[in-house]
Amino acid sequence: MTLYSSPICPWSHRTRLVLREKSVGMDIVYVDADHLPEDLLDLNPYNTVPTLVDRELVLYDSRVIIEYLDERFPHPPLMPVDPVTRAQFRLALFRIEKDWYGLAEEIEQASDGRKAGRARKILTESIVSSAEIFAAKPFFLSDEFSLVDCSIAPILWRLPAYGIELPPKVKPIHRYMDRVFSRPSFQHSLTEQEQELRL
Ligand SMILES: N[C@@H](CCC(=O)N[C@@H](CS)C(=O)NCC(=O)O)C(=O)O
Repeated sequence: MTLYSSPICPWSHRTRLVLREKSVGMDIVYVDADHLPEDLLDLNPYNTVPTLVDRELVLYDSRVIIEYLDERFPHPPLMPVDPVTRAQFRLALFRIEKDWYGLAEEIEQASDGRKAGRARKILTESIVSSAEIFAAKPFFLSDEFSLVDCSIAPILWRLPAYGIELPPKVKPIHRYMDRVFSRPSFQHSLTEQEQELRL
C-alpha cells in the first residue's frame, strides 16, 4: 500500500493519523501539493493528496480513504457500531470538513488580510462555541477516540499557524488538545514540518 501525502496539508494529516492509530505500515510518499508528480496525476483525476493505492484500488478524498482504512483494518475501530451513532459521527465529519477545513483553507488561501481575518474570526467562534461538546466526553461525542477526533486534531494543531489563539476560558478544548496531542499515534503522525508548527 502506498499513501501519497503532503507533509503539511490537514487532509493528508488526518489520513496519516488514522494509519498511526491502526499501527499500519505503509509506504508514505511525500509530495508537494502544488507540484504533484506525473504518476499521481495519472492516478487521481482531481490531482489531490492524499491518494491511496492498494494494489489495483486507487482512492482519493481523505474521507473515502479514512473510512476504507477503518474497514480494512478493523482494530482499533474508529467508528461506532450502531447506525444512529454512526450517522451522528458522519454528520459531525461533514460539518468539520465543510466548516472548519473550509475556513482553514480560506485562511491559507486568502488573497488579502481582511478575508483571512474574517475566516479566522468565524473559525475561532465556531470552535469556541463547541466547548460544551468537548467538555461532555473525553473525545468528541465519544468515550473512544474516533475518525472524528482524527479529523479535528489536524485543525486544532494548526491553530497557531492560522493566527488563532483560543481563549483560556475554553478549558475543555485545551484539555482535549492536551489529551489528543499527547497520544503516541498523534505524535507519530506528525511530519517535521508539522512539528515545527507548534515549537
Ligand atoms: N477534500 C479533499 C481535499 C484534498 C486537497 O484539497 N488537497 C490539497 C492539498 S491540502 C491538494 O492536493 N491540492 C492540490 C491541488 O488542488 O492541485 C480531501 O479530503 O482529500
